[in-house]
Amino acid sequence: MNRRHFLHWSSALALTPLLLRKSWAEGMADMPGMDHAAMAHGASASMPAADSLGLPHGLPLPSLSMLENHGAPGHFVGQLRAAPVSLPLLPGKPATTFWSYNGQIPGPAIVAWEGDEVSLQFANQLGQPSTIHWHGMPVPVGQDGNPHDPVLPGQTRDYRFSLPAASAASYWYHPHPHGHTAQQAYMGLAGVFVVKSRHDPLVHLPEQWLVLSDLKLDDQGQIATSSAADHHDGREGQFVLVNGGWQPEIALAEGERQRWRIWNASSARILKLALPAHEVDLVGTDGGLIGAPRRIDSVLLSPGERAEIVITGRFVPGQPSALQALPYNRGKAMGKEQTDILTLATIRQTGSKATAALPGTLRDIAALGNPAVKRVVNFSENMADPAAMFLINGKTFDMERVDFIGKVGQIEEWDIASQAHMDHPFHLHGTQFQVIARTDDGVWQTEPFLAWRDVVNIPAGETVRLRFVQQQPGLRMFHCHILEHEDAGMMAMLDVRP
Ligand SMILES: [Cu+2]
Repeated sequence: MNRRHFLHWSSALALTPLLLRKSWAEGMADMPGMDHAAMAHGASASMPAADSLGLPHGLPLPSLSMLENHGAPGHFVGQLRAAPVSLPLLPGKPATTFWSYNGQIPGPAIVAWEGDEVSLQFANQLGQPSTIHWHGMPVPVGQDGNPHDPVLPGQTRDYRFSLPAASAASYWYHPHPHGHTAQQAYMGLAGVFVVKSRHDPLVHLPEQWLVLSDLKLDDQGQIATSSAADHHDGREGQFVLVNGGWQPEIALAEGERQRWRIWNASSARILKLALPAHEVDLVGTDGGLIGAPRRIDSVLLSPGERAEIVITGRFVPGQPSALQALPYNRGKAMGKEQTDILTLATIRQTGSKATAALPGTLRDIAALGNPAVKRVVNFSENMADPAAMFLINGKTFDMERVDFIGKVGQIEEWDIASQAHMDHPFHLHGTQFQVIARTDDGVWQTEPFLAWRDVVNIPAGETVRLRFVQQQPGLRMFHCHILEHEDAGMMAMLDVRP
């Protein structure tokens, strides 16, 4: 399938056939504004190979540490401290310095219940401003860690919000300061936030939580600085980690059903996940359970996106038993596309078990009605202007500019297009949306099922139509979730008026 149409000829790059882009990228070092040193040192050729670094792999899946709750029943009260931490990573090498929440990579998992009041005290012990954004959660604007509300180095602040009914889902938290988001994320600042329901149809299944993140190390075993290719394409390192471990081992019995919550917490990787041999049913998306399980062969998870699946152990001799990332072409200009199958984790058989029931229905999701407002959002790239390369509706982000004015309770319909050579995953703050339709090779296809999402990949040349309602007033960000693109200006604001 060729879905790269280059509908919009706004950039010099768009005129360049795909196969010629590599030579274009090689010539880019001569363009004004490009960092020659970064090109030389940061090109993938100079990134030490994964196997040369000696990072241990194949260990049992690390479990996530849990954030301690100091609150009474019905309350979650906790503390998160962002600070540098040195962790022994490579045998025989100095410890690796990360930036972490509470000294943990990934940050501690927060588990709360629908209806809870949440109070989280954040202490910023980094040398630069930060915030905590509660990704996907319906929190008031003033508590959502917008770039407008920085927590300065040495400062603390309390984030307070309540978790409404029917908000159970797999969310996460990460920094969102103006211009520093990508660096703070790749240095290690991210954690998961699971909201549970007391009426969970899958409560009988054992759960595995898998946080997928990206790690790029230099030859000293320290977190590498970003290359020009990282800044342009979105950063990818040598390793995709699962809960901070490389290619860990997950135990599963023949016939056993497990519920897996999977987070793509990488800066830029678009992961086409597959579990060959095993039976896999999609049961949830960013905003929680879908209406009914859907048997799948793979699920595409773009940066920021989550999926809940139910895996049923089916071990087939001669077939790999692994969580894989299948090859995916996301239209990079400078870096190499993923052409190999990546093994993210192996799955080891531990006997056999009776197969637990998988309910035929999970929850009701009502379709949003006809929109009161329709808008168009175009992601584009302008290679001619290194200061404003990544654009939304032709503009680079401005903290002072409101791009759209909306209204509380109003149904909005947005057509979001990637008129660019790259895929750009769209993320909206403050609410979940429903995808209504998408183009495939330019042909509209109705979305086959209803789901609540807060990130959706917009493949190069394609358009995604979605609907949402904002239930709380204030300035909401929307942006590309390739964090380097967000920092470079691919972000805009919706002012939701009362
Ligand atoms: Cu992007």
